[in-house]
Amino acid sequence: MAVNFRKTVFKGVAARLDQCPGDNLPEIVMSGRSNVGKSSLINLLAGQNKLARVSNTPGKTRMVIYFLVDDRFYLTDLPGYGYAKVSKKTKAEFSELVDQYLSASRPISMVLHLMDIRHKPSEHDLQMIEWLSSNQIPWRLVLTKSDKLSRAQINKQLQVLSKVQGMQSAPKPMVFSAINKQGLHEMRELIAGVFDDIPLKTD
Ligand SMILES: Nc1nc2c(ncn2[C@@H]2O[C@H](COP(=O)(O)OP(=O)(O)O)[C@@H](O)[C@H]2O)c(=O)[nH]1
Ligand SMILES: [Mg+2]
Repeated sequence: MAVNFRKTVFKGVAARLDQCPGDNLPEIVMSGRSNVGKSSLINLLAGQNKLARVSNTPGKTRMVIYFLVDDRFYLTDLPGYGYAKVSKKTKAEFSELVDQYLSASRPISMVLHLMDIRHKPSEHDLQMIEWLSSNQIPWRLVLTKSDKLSRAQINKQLQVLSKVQGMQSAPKPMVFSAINKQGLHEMRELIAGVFDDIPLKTD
C-alpha cells in the first residue's frame, strides 16, 4: 500500500519518555546532530515547507518531535545531540534522552541516522553506528547535504565510511540533499517499504 506522505501533520513533542505517544503506532526515528538536516528532510518528505522548523541556530530542539504520516506511523525527530555550542550538561541530557529512547522498547520500525556528508563521523556518530549495527532494529545511514560535494567527493566519503566499525555488513548509506532532492524518491520507497511489511492493525 502506498504511503501518502503529503498527509503528514505535526502531532506533538515530548521532553521525557513518559510524554511520548502511547498509541503504539510504528515509528521511523530520525537521529543525528543538530543542524544535520532532519527538519529539512521531514519537510521534503511531506512536501510541506513549513511543517518542521528549519533552523540556522543549532542546538535548539531539546525534545522529541512527532509527525504523524498518513494516519499510519510517526516520523520521530530526536533531539539534535552534541552541538558544540551547548553546555556539557545539556549535551549529556540530549544524548541521555536519545539513549533512553532507543532502549525503551518503543515500536521503532527503523532508525535513520543522519550525518553531514562533508564531515568525518563524530564520536557520537561512531557510537551510534556501533550500537545500531549490533541491535535488531533496522537502520540506515543518511548522508545529508550532498549538494555540497562533487560526485567524486561523495564516493570518497562513502569509501571512508565503509571502513567504519559496524558498517561492514550495513546497507549502503543513502545520499540525500534537501536542496536538489537527491535521494528523495529512494527515501520515500525505503520508508514505505518498511511500512508495507507491517500489517495494519485490525483489532
Ligand atoms: N546545502 C544544504 N543545506 C541544507 C540541507 N538540508 C538542510 N540544510 C540547511 O542546514 C541547516 C539546518 O537544517 P535543519 O533541517 O534545521 O537541521 P536539523 O537541526 O537537523 O533539523 C539549515 O540552514 C538548512 O537550510 C541540504 O540538503 N543541503
Ligand atoms: Mg530540526
